[in-house]
Amino acid sequence: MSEMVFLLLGSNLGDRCAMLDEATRRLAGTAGLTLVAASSTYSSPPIDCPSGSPDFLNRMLKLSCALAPEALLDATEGIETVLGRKGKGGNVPRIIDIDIILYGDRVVRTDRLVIPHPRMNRRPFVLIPLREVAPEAVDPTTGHRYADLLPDLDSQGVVKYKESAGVQ
Ligand code: PH2
Ligand code: MG
Ligand code: MG
Repeated sequence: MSEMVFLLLGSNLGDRCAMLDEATRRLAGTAGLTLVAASSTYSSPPIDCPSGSPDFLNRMLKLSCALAPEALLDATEGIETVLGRKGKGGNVPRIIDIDIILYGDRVVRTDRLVIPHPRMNRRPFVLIPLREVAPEAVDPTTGHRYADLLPDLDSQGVVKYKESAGVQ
């Protein structure tokens, strides 16, 4: 059984676009994952990060996933590690961050995982790329469309940085 999952890639250190491309390539090559769509790449100022943190690039991936949620987390953390991510706490600058945003319509709460991502509803840097690849996506806890949250939010400086290259 496969379900559709949405992963947000983020980078605010090093060659940011190359990091998103490499993470995309590795996720697409992971057994149990099939890349269905990739959003454009968006730039935005850091939110809830230490002062002086560099701007982020973010990209949303839509994948068909045959891995259980915890196994998907193992895979995303493994790719973060292989790409050289150091330091996890305090939202310090990172070369790559791979967050599980949605896993089908499941609500998951374990020690390691909270899905849907707990802060996504107030973060345009999540909602804007999500709307691009899944305009109809619905919050499984409320039944509301995520895209409908955006008009009431400040855009928080999210701008398109690079057009989607589609799925390659
Ligand atoms: N990720 C965070 C905290 N703040 N801000 C932006 N603009 N983009 C991010 O990906 C981001 C953030 C925690 O991982
Ligand atoms: Mg994150
Ligand atoms: Mg993360």
